[in-house]
Amino acid sequence: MSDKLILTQLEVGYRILTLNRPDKLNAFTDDMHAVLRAAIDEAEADTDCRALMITGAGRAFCAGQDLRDRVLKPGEAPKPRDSLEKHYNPLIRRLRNLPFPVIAAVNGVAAGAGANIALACDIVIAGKSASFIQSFARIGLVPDSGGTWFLPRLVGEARARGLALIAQELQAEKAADWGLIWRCVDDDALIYEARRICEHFSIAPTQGLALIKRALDASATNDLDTQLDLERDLQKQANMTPDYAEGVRAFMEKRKPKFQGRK
Ligand code: T3D
Repeated sequence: MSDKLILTQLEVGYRILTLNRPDKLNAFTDDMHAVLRAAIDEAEADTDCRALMITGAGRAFCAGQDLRDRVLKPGEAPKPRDSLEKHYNPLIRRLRNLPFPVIAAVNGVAAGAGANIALACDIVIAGKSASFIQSFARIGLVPDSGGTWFLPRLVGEARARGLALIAQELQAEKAADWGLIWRCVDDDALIYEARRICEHFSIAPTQGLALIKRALDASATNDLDTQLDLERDLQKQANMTPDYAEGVRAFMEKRKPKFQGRK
């Protein structure tokens, strides 16, 4: 197993993970999943890490599952695959539950599970030449990795159905217009802009941000009463963080706060 499948860059206060199989458009193999898991474990264990950027090497972000070993030999019966239980579902849950923001810097095409891994990130920023394809329907599959959950919530039912059933490429600019992603920027500004977002998060009140992630995720299924109760409970936790005390002190003293983040 090669740890070159995922490149890790350590920056002050954040990390950049680069999916690195450019000749196969960064399509996922089992080995690549294992290396990505280990890289995310390391980022989570490092309390100095307060944001994570995920991007792709070469001209693609990620083309989803590597389909090479899904080709059946003549006469071979189809077999059930366990890649969702083993890899994709834990990855999506992991990204949503990390105690800091995750930024997808989508540098090129994001197809299949690759598109939905991007959509699972907290902030999605894409270069103008990037695109999103729910390519599953092109090969007889169902959108996975949270696609059927993210799409209707992000762009509404009509567009979600069009994207999933027609499986056409959606260019980054339109994806931003539709509210599928946070921003679309010029290709050569992508990593600069994604870094600026990470730098912003690297000095932010990280524990508070983790609580915001929890509140927003829960709001998708909660009614207003339940959500108000949850906000009350999470706010009590936020009230107890040193960063809240520092935020208020800094505001009253008319200076920039110095948040301690995950410590
Ligand atoms: O079975 C299970 O485990 C279920 C799990 C499913 C999760 C999924 O993600 S299913 C969806 C899998 N992904 C796709 O269906 C996308 C397949 N790729 C494409 O449709 C196209 O490559 C793109 C639209 C993304 C880009 O098209 P284009 O024309 O820019 O590039 P290309 O020529 O098709 O690809 C370049 C190379 O990457 C090529 O290799 P070669 O011929 O130069 O050696 C191509 O085969 C390879 N590649 C691209 N995607 C995959 C791939 N190789 C293996 N698996 C891929 N997914």
